Amino acid sequence: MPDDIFSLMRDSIIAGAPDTATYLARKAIAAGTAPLDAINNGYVPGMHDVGEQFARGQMFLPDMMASAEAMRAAMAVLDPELKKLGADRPTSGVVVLGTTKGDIHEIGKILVGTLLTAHGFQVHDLGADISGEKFAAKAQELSADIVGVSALLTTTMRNQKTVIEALERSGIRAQVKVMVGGAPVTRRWAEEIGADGYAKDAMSAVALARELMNQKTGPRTPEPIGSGKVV
Ligand code: B1M
Repeated sequence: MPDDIFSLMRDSIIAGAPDTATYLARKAIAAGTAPLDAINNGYVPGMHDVGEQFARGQMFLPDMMASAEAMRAAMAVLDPELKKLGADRPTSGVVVLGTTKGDIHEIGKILVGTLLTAHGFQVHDLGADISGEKFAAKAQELSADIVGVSALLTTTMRNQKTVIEALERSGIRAQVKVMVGGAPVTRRWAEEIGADGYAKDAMSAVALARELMNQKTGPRTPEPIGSGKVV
């Protein structure tokens, strides 16, 4: 049964069918499926197929947009369920999150923010297409512990560096940890630009954020919650 529903979820993304994606997400929650399992085993594999088809020229931009819409519809159901898991927990740290300037991809970044929230972090999501100055200003305003910068394009990942430069210019680089991620980003790139850490997916981002907080303040992060597969 779960495998069937996961493959239907995947198909709903490939077909760009938001109503079906919503229906399946609600059905899965009602049946007791962990929201993160639905995301990781159903919807995300669908997005990956879409990306591969687009790269091969078998899918075009409007189709990809419809798929993104279906993913958003599923997340609108699953997001609150994930966040409920983190309600009333002590704050693990303050995170300012966003996608770099020139880049409007934000599904993965939203997922990272949701999982961080579910694990007790206080997340301020600036959205997509965010300049280094905006990241720095928000981090300063909130005395953020971590700045998280996502980039999905090879042309915009260099703007992760401009965020670090903006933090340096505003004099707060030493007080905040910077984590980077996104499909084209690598550990090596993170090191090259002077970020404090790289995470390949949303679950690793939670582990990394905890590690960065430990480096800042010593261990104080609550135990993992949610699906058994979270960490
Ligand atoms: Co675009 N796009 N897209 N796209 N898109 C990609 C990224 C692409 C790989 C597709 C392809 O060619 N195969 C390609 C980039 C090529 C490259 O540069 N290497 C591409 C392109 C070319 C483009 C346009 C240029 C197309 C065009 O206009 N000709 C254009 C760019 C617009 C712009 O930004 N200026 C464009 C537009 C779009 C849509 C608007 C249609 C839509 C985005 C909708 C939205 O987000 N609001 C879209 C989509 C949906 C995709 C694909 C299909 C899916 C992205 C996604 O949501 N994945 C993508 C192909 C792919 O990635 N397979 C593609 C699901 C998500 C859960 O995964 O985002 O990787 P991901 O996030 C993961 C990890 O990367 C990580 O954790 C997440 C969860 O596990 N992670 C972090 C992400 N951020 C992190 C931050 C962290 C830590 C981990 O710490 C801070």
